[in-house]
Amino acid sequence: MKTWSVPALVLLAAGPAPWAAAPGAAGEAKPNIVFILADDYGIPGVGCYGGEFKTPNLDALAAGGIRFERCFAAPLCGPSRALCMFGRYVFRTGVLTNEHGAVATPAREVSIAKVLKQAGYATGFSGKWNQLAYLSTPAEAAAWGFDEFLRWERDRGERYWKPALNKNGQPVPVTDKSYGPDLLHEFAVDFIRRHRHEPFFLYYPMTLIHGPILPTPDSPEGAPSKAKGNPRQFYADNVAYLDKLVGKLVAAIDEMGLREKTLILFTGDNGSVGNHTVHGRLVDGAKGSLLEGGSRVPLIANWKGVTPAGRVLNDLVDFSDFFATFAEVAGAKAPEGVTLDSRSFAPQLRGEKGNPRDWVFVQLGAHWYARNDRWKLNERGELFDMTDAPFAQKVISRDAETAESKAARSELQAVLDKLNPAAGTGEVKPKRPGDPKKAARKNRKTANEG
Ligand SMILES: [Ca+2]
Repeated sequence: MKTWSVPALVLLAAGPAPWAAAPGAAGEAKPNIVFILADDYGIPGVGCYGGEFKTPNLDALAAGGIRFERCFAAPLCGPSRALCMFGRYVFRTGVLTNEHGAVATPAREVSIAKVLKQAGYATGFSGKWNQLAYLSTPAEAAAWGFDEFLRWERDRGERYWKPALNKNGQPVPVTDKSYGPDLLHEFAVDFIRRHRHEPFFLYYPMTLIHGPILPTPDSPEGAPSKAKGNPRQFYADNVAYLDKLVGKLVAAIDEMGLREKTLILFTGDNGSVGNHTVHGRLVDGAKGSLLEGGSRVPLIANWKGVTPAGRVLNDLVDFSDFFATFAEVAGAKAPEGVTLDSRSFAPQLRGEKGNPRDWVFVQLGAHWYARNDRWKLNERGELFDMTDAPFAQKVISRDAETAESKAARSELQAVLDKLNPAAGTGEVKPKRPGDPKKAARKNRKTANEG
C-alpha cells in the first residue's frame, strides 16, 4: 500500500503507482466522493466551529464525522481552486492570484477529476469554476476529466437571481424567479441519482455565500428588488440557505441509500469577508489577507460507517491535500511525471492516526508563509507565535528569540528554502515582495472578484 509518507513534496517520475485504499468496510471499495466547496466561507460562518451563525445541517454532518480544526486554504478563490484541483502549490501551476487562472490549462495540469475518471468514476461538476478557465464546452470539461457540468458563468450574468448558467455547453433558460443555488443543487442531486449504481465524483463548488449578498428565497423580504436594507440579515440568510442546501443534499444521498458508500467533504475556498468572530472573539484577518482569518476554513468529512462520529482533529491540512486524499480513497493511479505537494489524509478518515503534516504552506501572489503547530514564518523572514490563533499572531523580534523560536525559524526556513516559491514557474514570476499594506489593499480589491 502506498501512502504519502514523505514530506509534502513528492516527485512521481517513476511511473504510475496506485494509491491503494486500505481494506475496510464493504462500502469502502470504490466510494463515491462528494466534494462541496463553499465560496468565501471561513470558520466564523459555521456554528460548530464557534462561529456566529446557526448551521444545524453542517453541525450534524460534523457530529456524524470528523471536524478538522486546522485546514488552510489560499486567501482567494483562484489559488485555492487550483490547489484543490491540481494538488500542486501555486508557484508550480502559476495560479498565484485570481488573475492567473488561465495559466493552468488541461494540457499543463492534471485535475483530480481526470485522475478519478481514469479510475472508473463518473465525474460531474456543479457550480463555480472561476477563477480557473477553459470549462465552457463538453470537450473542455472532458479535458479536465468531467463527464458533465452545470456552470455559473460570471462573465455572462448574474450569480443568484436569474443566473447565467451553462449546462454542458448550452445556456440554461431562466426567469426572474430562478435562484442559481437551487438550480445548481438540483443538478447535483440529479447527477447523483443518475449515477447511483456506479462510483461517482461530484465536485460541487457552491456559489453561496460570495457577494453580492442578496435576499434568498427564504428571506422575509423575498424578492431581489428589495436587496437594500439590512445586509447583516441577508448575510445570515445566505449562510442559512447554504446550510439548508447541504442538508438537502445529504438527505438526498441518504434517501438513495448511498451514505455508507459516499465520502462527503465540505470546506470553504477562503476566509470569510469582513469582521467576524469565533467563540465571541474577533478573528484576525479576513478573505484576501495572509493573516489567519484569510485561510482558516472549515473542513468536515462524513463517511457513514467509516469516519469516526464526533471526532475533532487538530491535524494540519492544506488545500493541496484533497488531491492525494481522493486518489487514495478511490484507489486511483497517480499521474506520471507530476510534482505534487499533496498529502493524503485518507487514513484519518478511517479513524487511523495517518501521517499528518508537520506544516502547511500558504501563498497569494508574491507573499507566502509556512506554518506549523505554533509558528509561522513568511517570505520576509518574520516569525510569528500563533499560540493565540485565529485571534492574533505575535511577531517575534530577532532580539527576543528563544531557543524554541530559533529552532522553529530554522525548521520553517528549511521548508521555504526547499519549496523555493520565489523561483515561480518560469512563466509567471512573482513580483518582489513589496509594501505589505499596499499588497493588502490590492488583495482586498481583488477579493471582490474571488
Ligand atoms: Ca472565494
